[in-house]
Amino acid sequence: YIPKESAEAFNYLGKLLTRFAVNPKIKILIVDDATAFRSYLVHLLERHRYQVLEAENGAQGLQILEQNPDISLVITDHEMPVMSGIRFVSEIRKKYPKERLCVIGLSSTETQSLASRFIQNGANDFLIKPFCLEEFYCRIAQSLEHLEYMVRLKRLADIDSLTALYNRYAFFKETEALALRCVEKQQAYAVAMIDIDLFKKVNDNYGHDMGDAVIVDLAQQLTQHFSANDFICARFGGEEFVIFIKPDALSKIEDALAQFRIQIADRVVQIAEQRCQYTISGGLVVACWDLDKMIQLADEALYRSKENGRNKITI
Ligand code: GH3
Ligand code: MG
Ligand code: MG
Ligand code: MG
Ligand code: MG
Repeated sequence: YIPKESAEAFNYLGKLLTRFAVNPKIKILIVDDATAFRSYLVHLLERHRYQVLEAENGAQGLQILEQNPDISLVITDHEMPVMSGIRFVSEIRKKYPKERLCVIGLSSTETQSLASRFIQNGANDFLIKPFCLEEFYCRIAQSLEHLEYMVRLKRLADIDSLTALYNRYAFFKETEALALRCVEKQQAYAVAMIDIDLFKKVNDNYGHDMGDAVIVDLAQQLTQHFSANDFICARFGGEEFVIFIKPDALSKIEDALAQFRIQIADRVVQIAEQRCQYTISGGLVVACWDLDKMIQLADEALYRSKENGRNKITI
């Protein structure tokens, strides 16, 4: 049975769900100490094919969030044992920014000022109890829609669309703090610059599509060989890539890069009948300077690889 008032909201949500088609089971966490009301919310949400998780207080809520990093939305009551809803929201925001998770606070008509406090502490929206179903569904759909836009924008801003690696901007965002910590602790780390050799010839001889395919091939090989735990790889420019090597991964990096260069020289990139081989040159610096200086030194080492005949890694 669907109450009349929610029919429109149902349609709106239906449209939204179509766009979320790749991940149709959106996960929502309900945090409320009142069992009956919680069950009511669960019922409302499950009817819309959301996957619902429940907690009866903030501490439990945080634990469930920890175990389920794919939760998209938290709906939380305010008056609860252990910690208030407002406190819970501010705890959530210490770990989960608005581009990862949205939060809707619940407040009752007697305490309307709660709404603004919820928002000041990081909630995206609030619902005043009792609410009509249409508003309930609309606010959820709107918060999820904003989240989806934010995720998409962040992706567009950070990820290179050809290779799916970080772009230059995201590389600095991801590594600056790490580099700073190394410098403060006087701990060595490393940066490698990698550039495809005589790449203009690839474009000239085989066409731009083959050029693109070669860039993608190298990016895929980088992702496979330099795991995200120890390395941060990015497309630094056209056919130039950078690897940030965390201190824990320093010991074997020289061998790993040498090995990588040899393997790349064996790659065959094929489009239809055309087969293309390519080589790379690299520059590696292991030290403890600030990030800009490390990149500059790695770039100078790369330049020496080019001068000395290419298909080389210089340290
Ligand atoms: P070197 O060995 O000295 O590096 O020679 P090179 O020919 O590779 O010289 P350079 O690094 O200066 O050449 C970069 C070329 O890469 C120039 C540009 O046309 C091409 N390029 C940059 N981005 C792309 C891209 O996204 N796709 C394709 N197909 N070509 C690109
Ligand atoms: Mg309560
Ligand atoms: Mg060049
Ligand atoms: Mg080049
Ligand atoms: Mg280049």
